Amino acid sequence: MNDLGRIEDLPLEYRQRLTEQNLVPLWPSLRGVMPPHVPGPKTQPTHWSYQSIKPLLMQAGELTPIEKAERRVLVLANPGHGLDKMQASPALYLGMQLLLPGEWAPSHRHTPNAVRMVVEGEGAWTTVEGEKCPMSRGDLILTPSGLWHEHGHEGTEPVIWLDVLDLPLVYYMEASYHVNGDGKRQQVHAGQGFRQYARGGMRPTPVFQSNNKRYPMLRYPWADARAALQSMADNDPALECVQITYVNPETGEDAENILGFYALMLRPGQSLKLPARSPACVFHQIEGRSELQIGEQSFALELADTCCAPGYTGVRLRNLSASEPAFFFMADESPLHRKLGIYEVRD
Ligand code: 1HN
Repeated sequence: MNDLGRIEDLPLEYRQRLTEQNLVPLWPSLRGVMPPHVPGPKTQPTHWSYQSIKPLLMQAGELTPIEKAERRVLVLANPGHGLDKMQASPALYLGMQLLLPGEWAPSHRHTPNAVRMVVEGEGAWTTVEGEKCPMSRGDLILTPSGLWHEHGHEGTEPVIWLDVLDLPLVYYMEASYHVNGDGKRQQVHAGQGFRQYARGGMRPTPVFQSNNKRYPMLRYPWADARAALQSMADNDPALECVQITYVNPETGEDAENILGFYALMLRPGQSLKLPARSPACVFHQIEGRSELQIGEQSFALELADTCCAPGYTGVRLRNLSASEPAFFFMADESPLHRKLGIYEVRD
């Protein structure tokens, strides 16, 4: 590979004349923006321990009333991007949110797409466009772009969930904004997507009206996802990667437009190598304990821990229990990469 000219090779006076005209020579920066064969990621393999986050989040509950926070969240920020950027990867935002009994996080809508993965506590709910979604541990709840959503809590213990948004991408696109509701609770209507689409392979067939909702299913109960994984594992003992994708049950496409969401099961003692792929990926331990090797780095994941892997990096997952399965929730940038035509699997 030939060396390209450096900026210092150019006369100072010439450089100044370029700057005055808002012009920049490409060749000194060309290798930086397009390195040979593999990108140079800012995203660092990063691990966030739930046992470390929880006391700080509970302290936030004492320090900041919900009215002063709107959403009481500690953001899981990747140091490779700078903590102030509040991003886990190029397109992924992660945050741990706390709602205390009796609290209410008022209705709003925004352009970034969000999902919540419930980590701990019972009795909270999210209402999305009038559909009240109960929040139980491991449930996945969608709040896609533009849909009104609010959170409430009728239980007795704190509820904590993991927020996953495509905020860094939508912000980068200069398309991120929100609209506040009228300060009142949403009117809740009858009907819930997870009851309408209660079984895989069976699509409701309305005769007098059409299934024309862009987001027909907003809550994916953990009990159903777990049962699906267990059934797949039992059905095919040779199946190496026991994984499901959370999809739109009408179209079979990814549940949201930009990020992909998955649940994965490791059998007792199983070790699984995932190939290097172009999108960055996040792993959240729903059940069990595991070891994650991301590139050259290793992390021990306890219950409810979260880890981020940059793109173009192989990941090895190992279940640390010899007797119990381990379960992960995963989020990645695959739908985005596929739509952009840059999706790659490397090995
Ligand atoms: C948001 O609306 C929520 O509704 C949580 O719970 C986290 C982070 C950035 C922007 C909007 C929520 C968020 C957010």
